[in-house]
Amino acid sequence: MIKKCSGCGSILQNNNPDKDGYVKDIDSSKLCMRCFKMINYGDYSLSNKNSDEFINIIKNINKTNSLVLYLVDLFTLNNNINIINKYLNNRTILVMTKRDILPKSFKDNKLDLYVKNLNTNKNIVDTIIISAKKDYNLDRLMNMIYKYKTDNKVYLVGETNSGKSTLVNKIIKNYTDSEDMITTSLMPSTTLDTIEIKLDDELMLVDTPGIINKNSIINYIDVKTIKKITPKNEIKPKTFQIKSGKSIIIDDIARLNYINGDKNSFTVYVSNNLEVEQMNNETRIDNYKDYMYYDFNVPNNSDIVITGLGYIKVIKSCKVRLYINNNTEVYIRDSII
Ligand SMILES: Nc1nc2c(ncn2[C@@H]2O[C@H](COP(=O)(O)OP(=O)(O)O)[C@@H](O)[C@H]2O)c(=O)[nH]1
Ligand SMILES: [Mg+2]
Repeated sequence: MIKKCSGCGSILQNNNPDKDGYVKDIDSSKLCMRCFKMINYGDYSLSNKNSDEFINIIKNINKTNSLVLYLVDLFTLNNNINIINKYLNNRTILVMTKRDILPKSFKDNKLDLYVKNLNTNKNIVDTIIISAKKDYNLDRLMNMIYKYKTDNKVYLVGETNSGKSTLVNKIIKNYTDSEDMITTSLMPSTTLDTIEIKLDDELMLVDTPGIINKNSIINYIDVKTIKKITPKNEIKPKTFQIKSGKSIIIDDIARLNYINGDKNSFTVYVSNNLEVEQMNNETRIDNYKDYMYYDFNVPNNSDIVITGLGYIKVIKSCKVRLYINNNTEVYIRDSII
């Protein structure tokens, strides 16, 4: 009989320690070695699965008629949001996650409208903003699921780290008597295969591995830095009123040089653990000579998005140079708020 790891969904095997699902003794284990180490020692290791395998899982969902929950992380909201439109025609609820990270002062209805405008998928029947961490809107989400489901299965899809497994665990905890938990972590690709969780006779949740966004900073930094850039609490934005000739430094990861424009307001939305400071354009510029840089003409009320790290809100149109120490995508969007 095939046995799957209850943490990541990999088929358990005792042949190859370098492959997913490895464990010494299959009969006596529920978890693979990788999940066991992640859960008990916080010891992360990357899987060698590639995006094609993940895309195949998504294509198989398309062969069903089941309801899909499409999870989008509100904080790392990015250009990739329409990626599933190519693969999925299922009826879909758009679930915006991690509301607790964004400032409380943001209005939910504005966020909702903004994300709806970004996503052009015609199969979206409803949208909801949640926080699995803070139990925000989970009862409403459950009602939506029962309202829109087409059969007994509901699939959770979305980018890796959008919060799928955390949401499944919260639903298990809040709405069932089970104590089983799926592995979650701040590393990409924690869940490796589909995991089916039966909630009752009418409803089975299916957690899936996330789609990897190659543009995200998370692919280019080490575990220590991933921990540092991942916000755990509500972000305290930092605003700088500066003239051209000044720079804003985001730790040793990114630097924004204000090249040209009137006195302007720049608000940085990144994890509170990162040092953000202001200096002159020429100060320590040599430190950045090996960084990549992008020149942008920024329109009024825009965000400069550093995919996976956060964004900088700019009020007036201007010219900037953005330095970054890896291959993360940087782009301009209409201001989210
Ligand atoms: N602040 C906050 N963090 C969350 C929330 N949901 C998930 N996370 C974190 O996001 C990271 C990825 O979560 P996970 O469930 O493994 O994402 P998955 O790859 O989509 O399954 C973990 O570090 C979680 O603790 C939430 O509602 N609020
Ligand atoms: Mg997961």
